Amino acid sequence: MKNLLEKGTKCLIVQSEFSAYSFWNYVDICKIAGAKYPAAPLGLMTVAALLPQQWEFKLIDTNVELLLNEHFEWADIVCTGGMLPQQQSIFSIIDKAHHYDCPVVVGGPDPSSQPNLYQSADYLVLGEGEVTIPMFIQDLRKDSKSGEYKSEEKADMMQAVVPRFDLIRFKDYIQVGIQYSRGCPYNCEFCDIIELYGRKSRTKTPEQIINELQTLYDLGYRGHIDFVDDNFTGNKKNVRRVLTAIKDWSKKKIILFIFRLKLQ
Ligand code: B12
Ligand code: SF4
Repeated sequence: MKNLLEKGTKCLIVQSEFSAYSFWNYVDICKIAGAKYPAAPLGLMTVAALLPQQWEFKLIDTNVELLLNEHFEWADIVCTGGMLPQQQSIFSIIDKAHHYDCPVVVGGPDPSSQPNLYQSADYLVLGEGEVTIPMFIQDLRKDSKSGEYKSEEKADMMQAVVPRFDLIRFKDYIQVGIQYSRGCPYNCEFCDIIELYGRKSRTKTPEQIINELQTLYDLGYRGHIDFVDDNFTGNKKNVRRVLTAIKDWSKKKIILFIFRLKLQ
């Protein structure tokens, strides 16, 4: 197997397909909006930003395009994952990658909840990628051919990276997600969020959020942005600061927009 830490390693990142029966596919709304799927794969764009940046990335979202044999022929390593309604698709991506002799890295909510089901993957990177991807990379340095990485530690959102929004085509989606915080101070009995992300609302700084918005803006995105937090108002003091920053940033953009219109 190739030394994966070499410059130019080709990393195929695959967003697995959601079950066709999911209410959340909004099939008709996508048709009206001219999009192929509602939400962009934020988890995997974040994973791409956490992996070695000297790697070459190709992100294929099987909800919007076909995953071809040539994608696997191109790849040195395959990364995939997702939530429960993507499980069957994740299994078939693992099998297909192995057919092409590619090592497979699996992560995300479902593999983290039931890792026993994903033992056929070569590397199981569980929980928050900000904590466990560095453990995986460390193991690659030791030339490990497989491994399972998990931690009780929660990610420090103030150190969070900007997702690799440049790896998708915006027109394929109705919305692009941004995550401001993880965790929730409440304890609703039906909800497992505090088990997964803890009772402390861990927030990014206003500067980080503006940086993410500006990155999307600079990449030409002008569409709907979805804040995908467990509980956006979980830390009331911080949320006021971030909303003020977003309001000021948006105002500047609107003024710039009006100014450009006047010039035309
Ligand atoms: C937003 C959201 C939605 C939105 C998505 C809209 C959008 N614009 O994206 C909507 C409302 C549609 C939705 C729906 C559902 N959701 Co939802 N959702 C979320 C939420 C709150 C945020 C997801 C997100 O973007 N996170 C931000 C990214 C950065 O995190 P991430 O994807 O987890 O990725 C990180 C790690 O998991 C890891 N990682 C992820 N993938 C991979 C891959 C590799 C290779 C590696 C190494 C690491 C890795 O690294 C990333 C960085 O840390 C999460 C809870 C949460 N806090 O994550 C629940 C969550 C993902 N949803 C969940 C569920 C159950 C659902 C539904 C099935 C609910 C239902 N009954 O219908 C549906 C299914 C949707 C469908 N299409 O079929 C569960 C999944 C549990 C599981 N075991 O699979 C979660 C965890 C909430 C919970 N209560 O437990 N959801
Ligand atoms: S995330 Fe929502 S449902 Fe879950 S504990 Fe917090 S407030 Fe309750």
